[in-house]
Amino acid sequence: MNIVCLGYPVNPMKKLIIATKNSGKAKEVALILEGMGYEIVSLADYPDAPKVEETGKTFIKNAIIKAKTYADFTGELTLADDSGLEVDALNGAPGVFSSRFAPTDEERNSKLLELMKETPDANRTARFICAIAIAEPGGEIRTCEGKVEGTIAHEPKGDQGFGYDPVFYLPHLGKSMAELNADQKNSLSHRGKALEEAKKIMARN
Ligand code: ITT
Repeated sequence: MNIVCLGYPVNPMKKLIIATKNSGKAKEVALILEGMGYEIVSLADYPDAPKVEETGKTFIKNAIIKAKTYADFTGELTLADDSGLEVDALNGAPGVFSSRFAPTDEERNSKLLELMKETPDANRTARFICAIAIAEPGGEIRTCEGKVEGTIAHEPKGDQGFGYDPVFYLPHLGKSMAELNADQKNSLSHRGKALEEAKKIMARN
């Protein structure tokens, strides 16, 4: 609610659109950005928002496509995240195709474990990457990136987080990403790191 004094709004909160249809991602982003003084709104509030074809060959390019499309559609400052998993033994796959690797999270994880079943521990290295783009409607676009290194587990573990978290193992913690609570994941994740950079960019502007 905006407070109005003598007809002028006092310190109205600027809207920030989180341009994702992935609810797991939206929750993590909102938790990290809360307290920044923005009214955080998700695409759920824009049922007519267009679907975006992620035609970029890099995470950054896809984040820019999403941020620009939804900033122009909503007329508001918009933050988009394009993220995914790069597995060294699969030459970087699924990469930018992480969400299209199979139809559901469970199927994606099963397919990954099946492809990796002969891969020895030493070659199971992988990383999550998160690219963020922040777009003003019709205006400038700023970007940043974060990553976290780990390995692909032999079986899924944990029920927190989303996506590939149950099969992404953090050797220094002896846990999968899905065994961390939201604050623990955000403190070390690709998205947490990228959003810390995004916060600095937003604070500067
Ligand atoms: P939007 O495009 O609407 O944001 P999406 O799920 O399609 O939703 P991406 O195109 O960025 O998002 O695809 C990212 C996929 O990578 C996502 O569906 C997950 O499977 C995986 N992924 C990204 N971040 C992850 C995380 O923190 N933990 C587990 N899996 C993650």
